[in-house]
Formats: sequence, C-alpha cells, structure tokens
Amino acid sequence: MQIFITISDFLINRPFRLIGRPLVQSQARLAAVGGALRTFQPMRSYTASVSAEPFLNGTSSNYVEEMYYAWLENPRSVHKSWDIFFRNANAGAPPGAAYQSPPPLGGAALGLANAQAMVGVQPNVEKLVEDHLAVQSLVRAYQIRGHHVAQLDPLGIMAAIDPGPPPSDIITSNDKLEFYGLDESDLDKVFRLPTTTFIGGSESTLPLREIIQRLEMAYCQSIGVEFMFINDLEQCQWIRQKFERPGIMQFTLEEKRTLLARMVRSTRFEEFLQRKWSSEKRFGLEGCESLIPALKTIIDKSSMNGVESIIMGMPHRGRLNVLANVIRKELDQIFCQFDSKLEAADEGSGDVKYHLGMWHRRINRVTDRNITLSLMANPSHLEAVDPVVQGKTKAEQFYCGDTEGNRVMSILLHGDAAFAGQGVVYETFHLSDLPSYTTHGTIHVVVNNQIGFTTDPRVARSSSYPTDVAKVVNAPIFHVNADDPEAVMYVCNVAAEWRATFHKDVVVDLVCYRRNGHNEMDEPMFTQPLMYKQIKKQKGVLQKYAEKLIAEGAVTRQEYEEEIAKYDKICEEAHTRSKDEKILHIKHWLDSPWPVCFFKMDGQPKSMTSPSTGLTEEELGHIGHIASSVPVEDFTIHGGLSRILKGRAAMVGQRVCDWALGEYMAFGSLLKEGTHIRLSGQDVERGTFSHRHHVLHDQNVDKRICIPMNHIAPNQAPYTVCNSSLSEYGVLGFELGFAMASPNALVLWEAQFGDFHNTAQCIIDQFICPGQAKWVRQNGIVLLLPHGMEGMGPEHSSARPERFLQMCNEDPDAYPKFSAEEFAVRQLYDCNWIIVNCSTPANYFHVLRRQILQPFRKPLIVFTPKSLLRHPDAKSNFDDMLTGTHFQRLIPDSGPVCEKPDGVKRIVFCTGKVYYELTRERKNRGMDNTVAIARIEQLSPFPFDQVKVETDRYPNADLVWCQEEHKNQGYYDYVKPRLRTTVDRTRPVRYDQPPSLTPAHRGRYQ
Ligand SMILES: Cc1ncc(C[n+]2csc(CCOP(=O)(O)OP(=O)(O)O)c2C)c(N)n1
Ligand SMILES: [Mg+2]
Repeated sequence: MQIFITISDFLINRPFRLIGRPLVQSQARLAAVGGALRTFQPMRSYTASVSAEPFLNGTSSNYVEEMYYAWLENPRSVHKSWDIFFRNANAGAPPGAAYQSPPPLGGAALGLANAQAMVGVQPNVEKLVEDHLAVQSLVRAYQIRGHHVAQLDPLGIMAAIDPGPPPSDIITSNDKLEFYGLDESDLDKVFRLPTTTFIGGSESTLPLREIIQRLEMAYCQSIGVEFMFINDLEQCQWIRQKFERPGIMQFTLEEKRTLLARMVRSTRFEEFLQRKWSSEKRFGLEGCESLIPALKTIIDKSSMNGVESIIMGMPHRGRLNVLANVIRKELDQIFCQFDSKLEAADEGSGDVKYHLGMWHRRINRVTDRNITLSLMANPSHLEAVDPVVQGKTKAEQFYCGDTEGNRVMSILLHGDAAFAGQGVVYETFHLSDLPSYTTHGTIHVVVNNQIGFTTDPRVARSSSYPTDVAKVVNAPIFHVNADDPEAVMYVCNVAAEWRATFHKDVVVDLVCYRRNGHNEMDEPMFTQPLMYKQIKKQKGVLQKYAEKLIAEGAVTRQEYEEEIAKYDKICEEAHTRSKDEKILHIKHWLDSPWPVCFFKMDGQPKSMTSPSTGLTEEELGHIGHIASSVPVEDFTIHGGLSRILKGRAAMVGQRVCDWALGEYMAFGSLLKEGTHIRLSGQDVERGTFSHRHHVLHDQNVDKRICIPMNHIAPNQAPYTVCNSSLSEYGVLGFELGFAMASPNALVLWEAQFGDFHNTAQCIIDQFICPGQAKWVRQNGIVLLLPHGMEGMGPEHSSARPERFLQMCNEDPDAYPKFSAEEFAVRQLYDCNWIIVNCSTPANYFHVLRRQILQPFRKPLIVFTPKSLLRHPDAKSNFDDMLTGTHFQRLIPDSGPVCEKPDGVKRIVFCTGKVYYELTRERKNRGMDNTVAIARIEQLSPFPFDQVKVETDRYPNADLVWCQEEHKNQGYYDYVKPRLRTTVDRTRPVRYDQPPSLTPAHRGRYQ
C-alpha cells in the first residue's frame, strides 16, 4: 500500500511511513502541480519535530514548499543553504541535522552582491525565511486586495464605490512595510518571486522596491482586478499573467487612433442629440462614453476568436448610442424616433425609443468577418431581459450546433444599482453553468456611474461593489476607471479572451459618473450636491484622451478636429434624411426576425386555417409503444416504473390515453414531424406528480439515463427535457428567450405548482402578455400551470386564472364579427395569448399540437390538472385523437339532455376538473335529463360562437357558471360578461360561491 502525503506534511515533520521509490524531480513537480490534490510519493523517512528545525513551522511551510519544488527542478535556483538542507534531508539526515550554516559567500554558487543582499554577511535563515514569506504575503495581498486602492474612480470620491479604509496590508506608503516585519532597509534586498506571480517577466528574483512598484502597476492603477476567490488555480494563474506581466498595456498607434475615433463617435452622438432635442429624455451616456469602445473591443476580439453572432441585452442608459455606434442602426431611423408627429405603421402599441430592439448583420471592420449583432427589446423593468437574452443565445447555439459557445455569445449590460439590487441577476448567474442552460460564458459590462436615479450606493447595497453577485459563479471582475480608455480597452480584450478560453462569465465594471441627472430633464443637485460639483469640474474623457494622444504625438490636433467634423457631418446628413420619413415602422426594430418561410413576404401568416391536429392509428400505437418501453439494451429501471410502463402499455392496448400519455402523443408526433421540443422547469423530467417519467434512470449505473422520446423515429427533431434550477423568474425568462429564436420549436415551461408562477410575474406581465403589441414580435411559449384546490394549502392550489384572464385583450361586451369558417382562427390571430383548461387528455394533446400547426405563434397558458392525472374518467379514447379530429374549444354535453333539450332547466358552464365532480353530483341527484353541462376548454379567446350554440340549444335553461374557486377568483368575472354578451343580455348568469381572501381549499392541508 502506498501512502500519499502532501509536501507540507513532509516539511512540517508530521511522522509518516515511507513506502515507494523517490520520484524524479520533474515527476514530483507534475504530481504536485497538475493533480487535483497536491500529493506526491514520499521520498524519505523523516520524523523530526518542529522544535528540531523551528523554521519548518506551519506558516512557513508554503514558502518552503515552493522553494523545495524550485530546488527539485534546479538545485541552483535556491540559496546554497537551502540546497544543502534539501540534499541532507533527502539523503536521510536525522531531525535537526539537515540544516547547516551556509558556506561563506563569494563562491561560484551565487553572485556576491545577490547573496549578500539575500542573507547578509551573517545569514540568519529564520529571518531569511520570514522575509521571503513576507514578500509572498505581500504579493498575495496585492492580488487579493489591490483593487481596493486602485485609482478606479474618475471623480476621486472613491468612498462611493468602495467604502471603508484602504486595507492595511497594501503598501500605500513605506510605513506599511512594518506590517510585514520589513523596513526601508529591505527595499533593495533581492527576493525570489513565488510561482504565483508574473511581475518578474523573465526575472525570477527582484529587489523588494521593484516588487512593490510592479505590484502597484499591476493592481493599483486604473484597473482593479477581483479574482482571488476563484477556486481554480489555472484560471487564477491566467488572470495573474494577464495583469502582472511587465509592459502589458502597450497599444499600437493604429489601436490608439481607432480608440480615439470611437470615443469621438460616442461623445459627439450624445452632443448631437442634446443640440437637436434638448428637452427630450434619452438617458444619455455622458460620463461613460468609453462604453462604446469597450463594447466594440469585446466584439472585435470575439469576432477574432470565431464568434459570428452576439446577442445583447441592456438597460436605458446609452442605449441609443449603442444602437447607433455599436449595432450600427441607421442614424436617420434613430433620429426619426424623436419626431412625435410620426404615426406608427404597424399594429400594436409600440414602445419608447430607448426600449426597442435591433438586429443587424455586417462585416466587422477589424476582422473582416461577418458578424450578427442583436440588441433585445426590453421593458423598463431593469435586468428582466437578462435571462431572456441567455435563452435566445442558448437557442441560437443549439440550432447551429454550437455546443461550446464558440460561434454565438451574449453580452449583458447593467446599471450599478440594478445589478446589485435585482434578484433576477443572481438567478441568471445561476443558470450560467447548468448543462441545459449554459451559454458558455457571458460578458457582463456594468455602467457603474455610482448612482441609481437619486440614490447613493451606500444606501442602495450592502456589498462593497455592485458586482459582488458575480462571485457566486467564480466570475472574475475587472473594475476599471472609465476615464482611462486604454485601460478600458485592455480589460475588455482580456474579458473576451477569458470567455473564449474558459467559456465562463466575466464582469467588466466601468467605474464612471453620470454627467446629467437620471435623465436630461432631472436636477441632480437636489440630492447629490457635492458629487455634482465635482462632476461639473470634470473634463470630458474624450478631451482628456485626445490631449494625451496629441501630447504623445499619436495624432495631431488637426486630425482630431477633422475626425469630429467628419462624424458631426454624418449626423447632420442623417438628420436631414430623417425628416423625409413619413411613417414609423416598428418592424424595423425587430430583434429576432424569423425565417421568411414562416410568413408571407408582407409578414402575414401563410394561411388562416388550422389543420387537423389528429394522428393515424399507427402513429398513436407507435408513440404509445415508445412511451411504455425502455428503448435501450441492458437498462435496469425501478420496479415501480416498470409497473407504470406496463400500465401505459395496457392503455395503448385498450386504445386509451391518460394525461401523461396524451402529452407523450403530442410531443412524440411533433418531434417526428421535425419540431424541436424543449420542456423545462422544476422537476419536469419525472414530473412533480410523478406521472411523466420522460427520463429513465438506470438503477445500477450512476448517471446513466435514457430519454425514450428521443427514440421515436430516425430523423426526428431532438427532445430537450431539463430539470431547472429553483427559479421561476430566471428560468421562465430563459425559456421565453429560447422560444424567440425560432417558430419551429415547442418550448414549454412548467411551474412546479401554478401558484409559483408569480415570482416570474415580470416576465408574464412585461414580455409574454404584451410582447407582440410592444415589439411586433410573436412568441409561442407554453406555460403549464398545475391548478386545482386539492387540500394542499393556499400556496399549492391556484395558478390564479383570474389574473391571466384579466390581461386578455378581448372585449367582453362585443360579439366578434367573424365568419363562421374563420371564427376560431381569426380570434386566435387577434388575441394576445391563448388560455385553456382542458378536461381531457385528448384535448390537451390537440392544443399542444395546434400550437405548432397553426400558422402563427401566440403564447399558450395551460391550467393543468393534478387529480385528473390519475382520474379513472379522465381518459381519452384514441378515436378522439385520430386524423380529422381537432382541439375542442368547448365540449358540449353529449348525454341524455341532447334527446330533449327543451326539457333542460339549467345549463351549467364550467371548465377543467370540476366537470367530473359535476357529472357525479348530477347523477347522484337524478338530474341527467334536466341539467346540461358544457365545458369551456378554451377560455381565451372566448368561444362565443360555440357557447351560443349551447345557449340556443337549451332555450328554457337558466345559465349557471360553476367553478371550485371562490367568486373573486377563478374564471367567473371573466366568463360572466361574455356569457351575457352571447345571449344578448337576455338571461342572467348565476354563481353562488362567496369571495375569499386566499385560494379555496378542500380537506386538510398536507
Ligand atoms: C425593476 C425596476 N425597478 C425600478 C425601476 C425605476 N428605475 C429606473 S432607472 C432606475 C435607476 C437605475 O440605476 P442604475 O441601475 O444604476 O442605472 P443608471 O440609471 O444609473 O444608469 C430606477 C430605480 C425600474 N426601471 N425597474
Ligand atoms: Mg447607476
């Protein structure tokens, strides 16, 4: 048996038993550095106590360890005294005997000057070790806390970004040397550099004075690097060498001139808007003009690394500038947005100019490669767009087979206050490394103007920086003074390289200021008087940078002025052109255009018919077979699951489906027809109610799974089913973004219980409900929301149908004027979303298939059942799913009432599972001939035409609505006016449940 010990064990003399043969030096090094655990095979028996060799204590062991490795590689690289010590120790010298006083200095082993500098004439090894340790700690202190003293704030009011005194272990003045037990006399001593720093460049030793100076250069100038929390050595080393190597911040003349030209565009764009529309809100970028070169640098570098498509999300600040100077939206199109008299050409309510999206493919001038840039439209709700951008990015990666994120990537921009305050930022970060949600690294750029509207950071967040949230995923954070454009460019280059190398998130924190108020109309002196006094004195960054370049001869003043005049002229000409625009086209602001083959050339649907959603007997049988089998060899499933699959097989034999099988039929057939399906949400793979089982787990082999749905047909589309993180806001936003990328995918998000959807309310209210009206963009996302009062308490009962219904755009008082043939499809086309509560598996099957087979896309909200999943009556016959059948918006009563409709006293309208309770009760009371029950399966758009057929069929019946929810909840308020409209208000509609504060419940809470 071999015992593996760490080098520290060896050096701090913990007794151990030696077995095995010594490694050659390079092997030992490899074993130590490359392995996950720094272990090596012991080389000698050594049981000395610390007291025998007191310099080998716990604190010095790291340092000695480093020295030991260096010695292994090259015995001459360490001081002679250490060389002798390691030789003796390796040769088996007893405790206390390995150490010998170093030989007299001046020999060939070391240069005299160096040697004297290191140990003095009378060397004191203990002091030597301590000093070297001190230097190592010093290096580490700069790496960990150098950012706290970096010159990050252009205003010099640093307290706003990072309150608190500078750390005491950073050498801001010589008196701090004392902290390390060093003094000024040590400044010229030469120290060996630890392998965890790159400040030496090609040197392995440096005088202390130089070490401090280089650390100051690396960590305490315009860039503050936060990375030492990252738990991966290779990544830390990568960052260290990016920021520590001497001479890193060198730019060519051409790079400097390009940077200046970009600064000119960024600055003069805002100035132009200010001149022309001085009283318009535009949320200008003034104070953070270097955002534009920052983004362009990231894009250039990423394009160089092979990225072809970049999806961006950003808030209000600087958005128009980004559209103009990064995405390159035509300037006249931007300027005409300021003309309040222009009428919108497209249907919908539109949105303010600083929310609109954009999509543009162009040649990247630096790399000469094609690149597609899109900026997603977003609501005012800060950060809400973050997960949506990620979902869209994931979808684009998925559809182009970019499994590593080499071709498609995302950039997210943030404000400092929102980044720190909004929880969805955290939820989005937590998706970043999950297999079904990762986009393989996002570059985050924070416009950190040290204020949020009128609120100072000290009262807006508890963390030092607004970016601390990124630490949860080990993303490095590069703080940079935005008034130093070259430093900005440098960190952006590093950020893009980081993403290309490690495929992980990274944050660039542009520390800047906001020259104006929150918007151009706001007075900031009311609330931040001192800050704004300072801002008024502040020279613009363009002017500062231009003066620097002129002074160093990189450009002449004349060239600079010509650059300005050239861009001003471009703006003026575009402004003149914009006056010719007669009409606003919201369609020009689409962020995710769909393939033209989905629409006609004019953007209209190809047809206005919904084909049959049924399947052949053979297809049903085949999918049913897959659903009830394990389509791979030697795969052991759980015994309980075997029973479930047997049950499914029996149902298929009897030509019936339960809920899960109905869903299987819909998914399986769409996949076979080439539609990608993605089902995501908490525990969706098995299903919260253990009914679905789309992923089978081998009971004997860890992580071995089987997804039968991917075994339907050879050329089928892929099925993605993924348990999500425990997030609603983030995950629903993500799926919405995924659904945006293509019309040919069925993307479903399932809430664990419908009740929990409200933590994603913003995505529902701001994107799903009004998305098409605001941004002329269709989306076919499906929400599955388990709903029903089944004794599980007030938070496991209601998906709050009343809220979804209240947000429908349909007029309850107007009977739609569509022809009978087109009624259903026209209604669907006009609505903002579709809401259904199916009572049968067949109808659920049809509505899922209709979602793809209809010629346009609308969000679909499905209130899904819990008790019906296993209800013996809630089964559908294959006959209801065969070719020619379709979704039934209303299921009329087909019982005895049909024979004598005149004798029917009451017609009860209902929806969902309550139907089964009603029929049972009707039977118990012997009312099968006098009470008709009609199920409204599609609540929105309301099936006025079919309801009318029912009310006409039973002319003598009174109208009753029945639901299990209390009167102020559920469907009543929505259905009642529509029923009244249908009967032209000739008959009243009754419902007798009282209102209630919480969702109603039955039985005991569990
Ligand atoms: C979710 C949300 N809450 C509140 C607001 C109102 N609001 C708009 S901008 C703003 C301040 C944002 O500050 P910051 O994120 O630092 O961006 P800045 O305006 O400074 O660029 C607030 C509170 C909002 N738009 N969204
Ligand atoms: Mg801010």
